[in-house]
Amino acid sequence: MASKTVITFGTFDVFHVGHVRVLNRSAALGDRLVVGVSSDKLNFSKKGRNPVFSQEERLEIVANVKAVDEVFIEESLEQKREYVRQHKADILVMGDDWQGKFDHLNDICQVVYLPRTPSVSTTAISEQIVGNS
Ligand code: C2G
Repeated sequence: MASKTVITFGTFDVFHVGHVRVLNRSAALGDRLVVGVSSDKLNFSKKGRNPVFSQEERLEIVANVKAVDEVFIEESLEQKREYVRQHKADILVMGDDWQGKFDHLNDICQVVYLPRTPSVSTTAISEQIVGNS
């Protein structure tokens, strides 16, 4: 059987257990995991604020997760089709907060949405740190 490449995307800011779980679950769907880490600019355009950690730091953290084979910077949400092609991905994995949003890529890869880990988020962690200070 041919080896399968999985691709997933995310900001992965203030890296936490929800992030490591989604990467492990993504990797388990294939043989090789490629991760697109959102650029600072893309993050600013989506959320109106800069991430806590810079794109270079987030890229370095994700690249050092055991399940991850390759990383690159995701510059734009609209380039998903090109990224899937470039990396010869067989499966695109997204968190279920994106449910249905990438179904149109079904013609070039399998699209899988995974449930998020409950009760953990970068925003909640930041608020807790601010509240404790
Ligand atoms: N995640 C999770 N459980 C959480 C938090 C996050 O499973 N409690 C998953 C998300 O579903 C996503 C990945 O971790 O698959 C990264 O999450 P974010 O950094 O929040 O990603 P986001 O900002 O939505 O960026 O092209 C799409 C974007 O790059 C996605």
